[in-house]
Amino acid sequence: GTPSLPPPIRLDLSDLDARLMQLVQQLAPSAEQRARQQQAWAAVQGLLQALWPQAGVHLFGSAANELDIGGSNDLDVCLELEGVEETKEARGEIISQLGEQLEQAGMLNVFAIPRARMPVVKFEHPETGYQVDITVNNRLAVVNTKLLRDYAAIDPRLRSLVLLVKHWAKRRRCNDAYVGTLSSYAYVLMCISHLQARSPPVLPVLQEMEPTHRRTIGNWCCGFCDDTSALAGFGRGNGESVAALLACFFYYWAHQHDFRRGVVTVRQSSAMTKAMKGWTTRVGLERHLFCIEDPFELSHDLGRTVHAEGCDKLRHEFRRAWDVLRHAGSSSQALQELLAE
Ligand code: 3AT
Ligand code: MG
Repeated sequence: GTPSLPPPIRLDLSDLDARLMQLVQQLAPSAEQRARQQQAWAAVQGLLQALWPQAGVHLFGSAANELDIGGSNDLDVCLELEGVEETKEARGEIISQLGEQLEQAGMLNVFAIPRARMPVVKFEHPETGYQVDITVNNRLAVVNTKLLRDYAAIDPRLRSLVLLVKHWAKRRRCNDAYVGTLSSYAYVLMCISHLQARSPPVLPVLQEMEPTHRRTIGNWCCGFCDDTSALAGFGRGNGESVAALLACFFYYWAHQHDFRRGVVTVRQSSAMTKAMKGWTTRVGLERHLFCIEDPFELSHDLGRTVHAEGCDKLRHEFRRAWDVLRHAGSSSQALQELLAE
């Protein structure tokens, strides 16, 4: 649905916007940080190619779609291997084997989790200090990384909003899927769906357009329009500033989103409900309190890790953020309170 405008706020939005854009500049990686990240990626890529010469090695996640905050030193890497069954058991075996190899190769704090939903091995690369997560044949993550990158290329306000929301979520401790709140990836999807729903929209719905990028991964069709140069300027009809969009973002999650029935989606412009997805009852550990549909793996609710306290915490934080913006006497005070640790 189209979120209506929030009630007017006292703050001078253009002053707030100037401060927010300054903050975005500080959050974005500097040229030097980017160069270090490139070096780390090249080193890790070299190491993996030496260990598994037959494998493809791909970077995904925020280092690949440039939705990362400077100084965060992690790399999400996917090893692509032919002839490996698409099961978590098959992936898990490779992950265990890789864990041993990485340890022998002198990597630090090697930690393999072969039995996860998506088996992963984590380690620290000693020369660069980078924290690396490796998964095997994680093709959905590679394609969803491209989708996010393509959205960011269409309107620069997405990247600004994402950096601010990620920063806020980390400061307010709402950015940890392991402890019942949300992953960064979930926040990016919330930002995209928010910009798609503005009126007029800031972003199109790439999966409703004629696909120019087509992949089938397992049973999932991952087609979307990736002609970002034709779509540059799509959001010109919407003149809202990043400050206005951020305020509306918090207002929407604080007071407009239907947590009881609604599902956040980026793949269609019409509303989606828990009833339509069959996400109305609790199955095992999967709760469907805060539902966010993955754009490609449609059975996957990114909010499934959010438990009751986590959901209350998130909703409390959204309301708090909106209240801070609404009541603050000045934009510097608003920012200070909004981002208080
Ligand atoms: P940070 O900047 O590292 O906080 P990120 O955008 O790299 O954020 P994550 O580290 O949470 O995001 O995840 C890395 C990528 O892994 C993002 C997405 O391509 C994929 N991914 C993460 N969680 C899921 C998930 N639950 N389902 C599908 N793909 C996921
Ligand atoms: Mg990451």
